[in-house]
Amino acid sequence: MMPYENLENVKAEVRDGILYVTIDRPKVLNALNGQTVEEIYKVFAEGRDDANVKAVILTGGGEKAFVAGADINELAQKSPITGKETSERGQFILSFIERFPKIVIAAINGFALGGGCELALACHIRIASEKAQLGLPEVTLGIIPGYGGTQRMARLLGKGKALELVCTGDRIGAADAEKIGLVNRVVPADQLMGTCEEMAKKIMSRGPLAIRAAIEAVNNGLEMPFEEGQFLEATLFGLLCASEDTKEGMRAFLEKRAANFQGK
Ligand code: CO8
Repeated sequence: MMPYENLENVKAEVRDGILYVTIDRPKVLNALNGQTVEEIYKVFAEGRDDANVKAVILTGGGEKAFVAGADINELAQKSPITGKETSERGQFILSFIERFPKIVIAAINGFALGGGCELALACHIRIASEKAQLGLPEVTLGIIPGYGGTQRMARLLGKGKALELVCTGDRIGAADAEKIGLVNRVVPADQLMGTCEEMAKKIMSRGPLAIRAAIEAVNNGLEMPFEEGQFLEATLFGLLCASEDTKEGMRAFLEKRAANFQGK
């Protein structure tokens, strides 16, 4: 079977080394029902092992939304048991994205709310259109974020801002999101994809093993005491020194030419 097929709510295609993933239920602002979450996982699982994929850009279908949250029709049916299970499954899948060994860029083209904001938080880099609005409105429904949002928001923004966003449930605009570090950059809507592609291509031109190690060092290091994080960094650094890419990178510099990395 060809990869990235048999999907109903997610579009996925590889062009020039970039896996474009579009969550595509625009009639409900790309709300994440269970099937959609599983399709996202399937695409990322295939993309991880696909040598043609060097980077991922994740976005939402239609004009209005990145993802407006978990599907509230399904959430309304959850029992304590299925609610916990659904939360854990989503957490697992978003952590899979966070640990993805190639760069994952969220192109936030509109509403990124609740589970949609949490999905963006699991990506490595967030670029937002000026039209984007972000927030964690779960408390307005009497729940809390359940896809890692309470944890990632606090790690990204610090406790004070995270508690403000989680407890007010307020939506903030792209400019404010950039100010507090929730998104890396804000661009006019018509430049969103171009900006994401430019950043993806720049990162793709770097040593892929180095990118992989950088993602691992930052992700894992944040959960460790500083000295253990430094130990991890030194170990990954040492490992890279054994790679052909490292030799090529340094040789290219000394020979004043662009490096030709092979991921080996
Ligand atoms: N779920 C289901 N349907 C949705 C959702 C959603 N999250 N968001 C929008 N829709 C639907 C609307 O019901 C509407 O459908 P219809 O046309 O049939 O009436 C359609 O999308 C268009 O939406 P609106 O008419 O509301 O569009 P507006 O431009 O007026 O408003 C908003 C846009 C402000 C984004 C508004 O749609 C909204 O507030 N949406 C809900 C946002 C929200 O609360 N999201 C958080 C959901 S909770 C969550 O994400 C928890 C994650 C953790 C789960 C853990 C697992 C257990």
